[in-house]
Amino acid sequence: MHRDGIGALAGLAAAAVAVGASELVAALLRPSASPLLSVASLVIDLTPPGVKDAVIGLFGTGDKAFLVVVLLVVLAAAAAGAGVLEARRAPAGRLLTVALAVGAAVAVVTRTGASPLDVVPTLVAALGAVVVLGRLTRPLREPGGAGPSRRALLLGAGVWAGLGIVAAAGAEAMQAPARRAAAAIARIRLPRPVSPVGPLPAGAQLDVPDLAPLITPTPDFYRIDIALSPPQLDPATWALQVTGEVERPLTLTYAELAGMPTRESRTTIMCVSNEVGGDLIGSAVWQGIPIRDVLELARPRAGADMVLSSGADGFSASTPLSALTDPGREALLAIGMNGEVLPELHGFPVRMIVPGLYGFVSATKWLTRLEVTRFDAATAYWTTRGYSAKAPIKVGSRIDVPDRAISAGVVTVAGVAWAQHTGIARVQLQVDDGPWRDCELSTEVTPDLWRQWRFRWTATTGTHQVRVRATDRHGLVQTARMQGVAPDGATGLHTVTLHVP
Ligand SMILES: Nc1nc2c(c(=O)[nH]1)N[C@H]1C(S)=C(S)[C@@H](COP(=O)(O)O)O[C@H]1N2
Ligand SMILES: [Mo]
Repeated sequence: MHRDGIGALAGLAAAAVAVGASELVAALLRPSASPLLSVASLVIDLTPPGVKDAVIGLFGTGDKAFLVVVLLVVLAAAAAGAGVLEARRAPAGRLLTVALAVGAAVAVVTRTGASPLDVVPTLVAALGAVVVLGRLTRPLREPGGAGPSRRALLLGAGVWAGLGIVAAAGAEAMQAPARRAAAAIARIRLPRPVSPVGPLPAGAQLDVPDLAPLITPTPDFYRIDIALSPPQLDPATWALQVTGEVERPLTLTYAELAGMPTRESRTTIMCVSNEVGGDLIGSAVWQGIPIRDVLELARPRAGADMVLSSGADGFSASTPLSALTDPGREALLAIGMNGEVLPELHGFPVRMIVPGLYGFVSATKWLTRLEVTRFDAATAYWTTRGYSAKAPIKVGSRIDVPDRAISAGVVTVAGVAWAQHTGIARVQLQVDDGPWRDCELSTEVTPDLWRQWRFRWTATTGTHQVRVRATDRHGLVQTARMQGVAPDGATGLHTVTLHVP
């Protein structure tokens, strides 16, 4: 076989190994770190708009697939060229391979949100390609060698290329569920709620820089769960089972559930693991089906007092049945968050939201099952791990500002306070050992949503301790007694030390 032919074959096999190995490593580490996709993304960035439009006009939504195919053809040509080069003047082909990998690495690290570690798949690709290219062309460099036998070369190149293709197929298979889920989310249109929340009342939001906004933007919303990566559920096959102590066990598909009347609520949810002053708390506009409507269809039997809800990740929560059937409490099977389809991280396709209860006893994400049962008959995930079976959210408050250096004079101290489902009656601030003084409160939207507060403090030179406490509608004053998060939520007053020069 001709030297150039040997080289070209070796180059193609090396490219197959590079693509397969890097796709597999990227699928395991971080799909966006794929050198192939990063180069495609760079090409899109560099393509003039006119050309882009023409390609989209020709291929429609297949434009990305078209680009990847073009890149693979270009890569094959470059790889064959590198192989020929290697066969003629080793190690020139391997050097060219390294240069191509450096180019790919540049594409990877210049993607938005990329981290330096994202070059790992590209390094693996470069290493794989260099080793395979070197091995397959080695017989050409052996002294007096007549080159490899045709059979040996075809076999070697075939095995390497086959391994590369198998790895690429494996990577593709690994990512298929995520891609299907993303495509499914993109196709969903939320129904129109029968009771939309409407605009915020005047005064609901205080105008204080750096104060937590009344509604937490979804990208800033805290995330707590036992899932390593969010379960990828396909709404086409997802179903909710309602079982246990019910007259009529039932199964609802996503379409059936989303076809029921939906309501919107502004509700603050919170993690039991939130330390005093912590940020494992957030507020969103949730759209969903009242849980009582679904339970009504199943008809719980007398004697049941709990609903054990299960998520696809193995999590379960025990929620008092009464909290879910109470017409005065907007407990939802949420399918929407802040006007968008419920994101994967927050429980797509369906999660529970129950005002007034910590997330671990109420806010099951990736919901698959509601089992009507009794507290003395079933135990939830965290309850077997040292947490309570029942856990209403405790009245609380937090200081958000000032969060930077201040100077003497009038300073705005501000934060949030919550007493979900009961409502906040008052928030007070204490400086050092001074009296508790009332803060200005934002207009209440619902008792289920936190309120903002602010206080104009005349700061004097020195070091000061500023602490906050809230009182709920029942007159319960937030306790100063310090308690850790287990078994049912931390207590204590958020206190910040301010240095006034
Ligand atoms: N399936 C599932 N749902 C879950 C959890 C979980 O681990 N798995 N964690 C719960 C806890 S402890 C909290 S505080 C909330 C957090 O919801 P978020 O991640 O949307 O903020 O989800 C709850 N729902
Ligand atoms: Mo939590």
